[in-house]
Order: sequence, then structure tokens, then C-alpha cells
Amino acid sequence: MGRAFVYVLLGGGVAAGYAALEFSKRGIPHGELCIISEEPVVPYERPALSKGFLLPEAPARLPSFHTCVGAHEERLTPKWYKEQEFFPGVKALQLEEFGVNVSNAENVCYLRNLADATRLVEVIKSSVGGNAVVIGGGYVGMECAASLVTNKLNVTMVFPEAHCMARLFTPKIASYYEDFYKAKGVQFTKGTVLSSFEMDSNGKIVQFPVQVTAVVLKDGNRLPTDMVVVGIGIRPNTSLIEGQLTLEKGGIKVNGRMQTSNNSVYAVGDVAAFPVKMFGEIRRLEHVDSARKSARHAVAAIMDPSNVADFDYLPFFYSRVFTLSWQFYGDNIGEVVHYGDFSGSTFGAFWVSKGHLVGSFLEGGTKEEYEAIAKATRLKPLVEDITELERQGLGFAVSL
Ligand code: NAD
Ligand code: ISD
Repeated sequence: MGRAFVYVLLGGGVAAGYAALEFSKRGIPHGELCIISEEPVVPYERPALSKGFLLPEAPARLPSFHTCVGAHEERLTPKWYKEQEFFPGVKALQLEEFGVNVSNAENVCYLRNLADATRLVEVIKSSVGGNAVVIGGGYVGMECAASLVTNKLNVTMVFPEAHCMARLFTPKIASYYEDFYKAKGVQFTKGTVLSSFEMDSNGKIVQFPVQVTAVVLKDGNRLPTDMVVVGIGIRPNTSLIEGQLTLEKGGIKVNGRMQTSNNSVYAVGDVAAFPVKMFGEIRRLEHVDSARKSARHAVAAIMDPSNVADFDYLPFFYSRVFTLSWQFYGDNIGEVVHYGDFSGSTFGAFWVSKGHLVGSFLEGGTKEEYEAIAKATRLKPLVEDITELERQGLGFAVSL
């Protein structure tokens, strides 16, 4: 006989952990919640996988980074879920989907979940001192390349754009990080993509497993390698609900309560396309902060509908690599004004659209400075004089 639940969380990622915490805080009775996840572990803070998990010394390991430590909240261990009689860890659904077919080669690694990260660590260990090719110049590419260097591999990054982090960085910002990476030994092959892998079956007759020995690029270059990391983006897995819920921007369209076109189904995290009030449009945001906050908002809307206003989210992105650390708030549209010392360690940029500040980036800031750019971006102040904004730089945000 199947078991009935009042609430079902489909997916066991970051958002599920924060939703479970919120349900528990709001006092749902034991046994009413079920989490259906493809992962054999209870929710954890995904950002750790491309950062602390890959460190050669004292790496982060579960249970230390179960949600919700990333927001300085309670760490929900398997014991906690058991005590709450919440039922996670049911290996039932394949929820992930990557933009390219996964190669079965032993030394080609993706990075999305704990199993990927665990395998990546094994491949790194067996390749120390050798070559690594990182395909993709986004978050996974940048964070993994930094980790690979720290693990003493010779790294080449390959991506199609003219500079790294093309979705967010300006050429000037990207150039700072690329120079920093180059000084650490990373090489960049830009403006091209992978054409094929050269494989070695290690003398085995079976087709798999095989090792990639070189990456062949469309521009004709050939990069001999001991391992490959692929980080070429994600695609929300909406196949399960196609034809049942309204989709937009590649995700599941929701309203300000995170409610889909079926009012008993809510969508949160990377998969949800929600109204971003400050932009006045629907966006799908891939970031852990949005996952955490949208999950909690959805639970609040479910449990206390009359006291919950529409989600009013300030888009936030961040990364930490080597000794660097940056934060970005808002939207990167309109005119860009750079500020600070690009030959030093603290600099940034503002984006001004229709006369208002709409986006702020800062590298190497203090906690107070990051709070200041977040506040300034939310306020969307009028910028009458771009030159004056450039002159004031970070001081503009701090003074608001
Ligand atoms: P991404 O969207 O950040 O970057 C994708 C990159 O793939 C692009 O920059 C591009 O350079 C590259 N690309 C696309 N097609 C390519 C091709 N054919 N060959 C070579 N390169 C190609 O995605 P990601 O880096 O894979 O990250 C996956 C997800 O994980 C994203 O949602 C990301 O936001 C998230 N993530 C975030 C963080 C963080 O916020 N600090 C860290 C790790 C992962
Ligand atoms: O900050 C992050 C990070 O490191 C991730 O892997 O956000 C992402 C996820 O895509 C958010 O779920």
C-alpha cells in the first residue's frame, strides 16, 4: 500500500532543504512531508561542491554542509529528517539534465551533485601533476579551474566567448580575473569549442571505460590531457511536467507566491521562472540564494496565504576563487561604470539603465560594503551624472 502525504517536495536540492526547514518552523505535523530526490543523501549546500569539497587539504565533507548552514540556520541532518518523520532520499526521479550528452569516459567529469563531486575528487587525485582541460567559462569552469590549480594540475580553460563569465562580467572585469588565473598558471583558449575527444581504451577490448587523452577543438587545436571537467550550463528538467504546467523562459512559470498554473503546485529554485518585481518581468535565476529564498517564500505562501505578499527578490550572485571573492546584485543591463582599483584588490562596476542604478558588482569588499551595494541596488537611485557616479565609485553606494 502506498503512503499518502499532504506536502510533496519534488527534488532534493538546496531549495528542498530550505523548504523543509520552513515547513518545520511553521509546525507541520510529523509525517506530512515527503521529499522525492534522486540523491541518496538529504539536502546539502550545493555551492560547497565546487569550492570546499575540492580542496586538497581539509576538504568539506558531509554531514558538515547539509542545508541550512549556508544561511547560518540549523543544519538538517539525516537524523533531523527522521525525527520530523520527513521522508527524503527516495531514489526515484532523474531530475538533472545537461546541455550535452555525457561521455562515458572515466576521466570526463561534470559537477552538479555529490556523486559528480566525489568522482571529480577521485579523478583529480589520480591526475595530480598532469594536465586538465576545463570546458566552459562560467561558474563551474571558473571555480573548478581554481580548485584544479590548487590541486597541482596544469589547467587549460576552453570556452566559446571572448572572455570568462560572459553572462555577467564586462570585458574589463573578466580581464582582471583572467590575468589573476594566468598568474596561477591557468591557460585560456577562447572563442572555440570542443570538436571531439581522443580516447584510449587502455588496451581493453570493451568499449567502456575509456580514458580521454586529448581534447580536439573546432579551431584545430589539440590539447593533450589527463582529465576533463565540463561546465557548460544547465537546462531545467521540465520534461516531467510538460503539457501540464505553463512554461516560460525555459522554466516553470509561477506567480509572486511561486504558484504554477496549477494552484496546488509550486515551483522554486533554478527551475522556476518568477516575476522579479524590480525588473518588472519574469526571470529564471540560477543561484543558491534564489533557491533558498524562493523555497521559504513558497512555504510561507502555502502555510499562511493571507499574510504573504508577492515575492520581492533582489537578484544576487557571488563566487569565491583563490583569494578572490565577488558579489553582484540586480541586473547587468544598460551603461556600465567601472570604479575602484583594477590593479589592486577592490574594484567594481555599476550598471545604469533608464537613468537608474540597476546593478552593482564588487570584488574584495567588506561585509558593510557588500551590504551597501545591495541596498543601493534595491533602491534603484536616479543617476543624473554618470561621470560623477564614476568619480564617487563605491562611495556612491555607501553614502545612500
Ligand atoms: P554557466 O551558465 O555559468 O556557464 C556555462 C558556460 O558554458 C558559458 O560561460 C560558456 O563559456 C560555456 N559553454 C557553453 N557551450 C559551450 C561549449 N559547447 N563548449 C565550451 N563551453 C561552452 O554554467 P555552469 O558553469 O555549467 O554552472 C552550472 C550551474 O551551476 C549554473 O546554474 C550556475 O549558476 C551554477 N553554479 C553557480 C555557482 C555560483 O553561483 N558561485 C558555482 C557553481 C555553479
Ligand atoms: O551558488 C550556487 C552554486 O554554487 C550552485 O551550484 O548556486 C548554484 C545552484 O545552481 C543553485 O541551485
